[in-house]
Amino acid sequence: MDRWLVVEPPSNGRLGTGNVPLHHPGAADGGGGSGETGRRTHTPARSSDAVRRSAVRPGRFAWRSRRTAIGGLLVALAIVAGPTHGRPAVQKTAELTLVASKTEANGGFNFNGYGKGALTITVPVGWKLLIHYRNDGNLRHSLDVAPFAGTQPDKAPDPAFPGASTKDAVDGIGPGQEETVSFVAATAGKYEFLCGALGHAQAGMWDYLIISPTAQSATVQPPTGATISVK
Ligand SMILES: [Cu+2]
Repeated sequence: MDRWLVVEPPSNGRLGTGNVPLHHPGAADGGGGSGETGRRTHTPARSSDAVRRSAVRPGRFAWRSRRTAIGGLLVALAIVAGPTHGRPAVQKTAELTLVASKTEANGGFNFNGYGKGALTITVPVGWKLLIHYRNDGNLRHSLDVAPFAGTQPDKAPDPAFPGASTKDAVDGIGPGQEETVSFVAATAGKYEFLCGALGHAQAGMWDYLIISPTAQSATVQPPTGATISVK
């Protein structure tokens, strides 16, 4: 029986439309007596009407329903994210490099050459910050994120978020060393990033970090102060 089924489909295919309804069940099921051999021989014969019907129109419907599903998912996410109104639906990562004592500005007590709040980094609330911290100076320096209080502490306070400081926020890292600091900017507000080494913040080694409930992306002022890569 199998041999006969293998032989028959090509001749039916050449004959054209006569047996098309008979082929469809086998082709659609992928099962039945004719099996794989039947499907292979049917495929070219289906290239006109059947393919248009099965591929184009259902494809459009499928895409529409997918878009509807994605839209529904976004609405659901927005509802879930309700308490943080204004937060973008997708949290991203802002990656940048901060160099302690990059220049001689402010006696070397600077990040990327900026001290005393001359540099402001703004990120949307909920974003992750990935900071490559490097010490180009001759002293040990650290990095620490704290709520901005208007006056500077004599040394590093506890970081505002888990992970928002170098491992030792007071002792810091030595000349030429690097450390990656990564944390989630979980709560909107006005913060600063400072060097937690004794007396350094009071000497002006601090700048602003704004965690914004409305910002759509990460920015830096002045624009030359840092290069932020968003991922
Ligand atoms: Cu320092």
